[in-house]
Amino acid sequence: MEKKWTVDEVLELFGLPFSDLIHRAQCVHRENFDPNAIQLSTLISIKTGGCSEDCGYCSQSARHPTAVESTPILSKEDVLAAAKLARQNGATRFCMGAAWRGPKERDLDAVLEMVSAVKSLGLETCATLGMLKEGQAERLKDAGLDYYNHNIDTSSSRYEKIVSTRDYGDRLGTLEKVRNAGISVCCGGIIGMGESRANRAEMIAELASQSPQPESVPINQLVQVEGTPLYGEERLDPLEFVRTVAAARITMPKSHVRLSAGRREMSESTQALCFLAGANSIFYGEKLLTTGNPEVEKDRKLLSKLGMHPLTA
Ligand code: SAM
Ligand code: DTB
Ligand code: SF4
Repeated sequence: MEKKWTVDEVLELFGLPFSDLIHRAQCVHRENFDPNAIQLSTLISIKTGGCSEDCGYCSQSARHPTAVESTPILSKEDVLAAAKLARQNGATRFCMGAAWRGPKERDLDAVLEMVSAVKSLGLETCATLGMLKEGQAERLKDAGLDYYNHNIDTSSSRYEKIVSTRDYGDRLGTLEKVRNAGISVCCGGIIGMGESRANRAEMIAELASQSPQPESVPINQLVQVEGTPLYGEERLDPLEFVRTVAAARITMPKSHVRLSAGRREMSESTQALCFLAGANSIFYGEKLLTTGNPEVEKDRKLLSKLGMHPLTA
């Protein structure tokens, strides 16, 4: 079992001189992974916009006046075509996201078919569909789902400032259902939402306290979307983002730490520092769910400049 981390201990990590923190993160990273291998996941939004929830960061909430329109669920054929392209480009995992509070039974039937079809291409499958009801995780597992993404998003003490339509306990409840069904957990959060360093340390300690720890930990930098309550929030110092990645690496030594949303707004140097700090996964492909991501060609060049290679399935 992994060490239990208190919030104060994680805060101490954040407070280390930068070089000492990165060195520690590098040591942990090298003990557990090939430091030059990177896992590539491609995202697709299978159901965009019109979401009933009020997450303060999200472009897809029907409650925020953003430019994102509600569109119907994609067909299995469209999803399969996108998955084939992702595989051709070198992704090993394909993540299907939906703007739902949770899937209705009819929606789930459609997703199960997509999951089976994507799995049959030899890709790892991941879905992020919101809160799950009893039995839904088992059905996803039976269809061939490898990972379920469900983020705690922020520290428990700040949760209600960011989302009012559900609580932190609801998030933990779904994570437990996913675990019990034998699906691997992808769970992380967003930083740059006006939180303090102590809040960031709390979120990392909470992620690390899950037992077992999540197999994948996406660290997202808030992508500011016009019309959302968090639009215009003060931007985070890039080095503080790197520190957060390092704290995730040290506290969750065996997890894949994903440098997730926000890469398009980051310099290549900041991204390189994140890899040095132990990030070993990225979202790969021109689009996240509704916002942009670096172009595939640009990422290929960056990885090549850094002498890094994609993890093969
Ligand atoms: N509706 C489901 C849910 O909320 O669990 C699944 C899709 S939701 C878009 C998946 C995750 O994307 C959120 O938990 C959040 O961490 C991340 N996310 C959404 N909007 C974001 C933004 N503007 N910047 C950074 N991350 C964002
Ligand atoms: C996660 O942690 N980040 C991804 C994924 N899980 C589903 C989503 C990022 C969304 C960024 C904003 C957008 O494109 O709408
Ligand atoms: Fe809906 Fe998920 Fe966006 Fe929240 S994060 S508004 S639940 S799509």
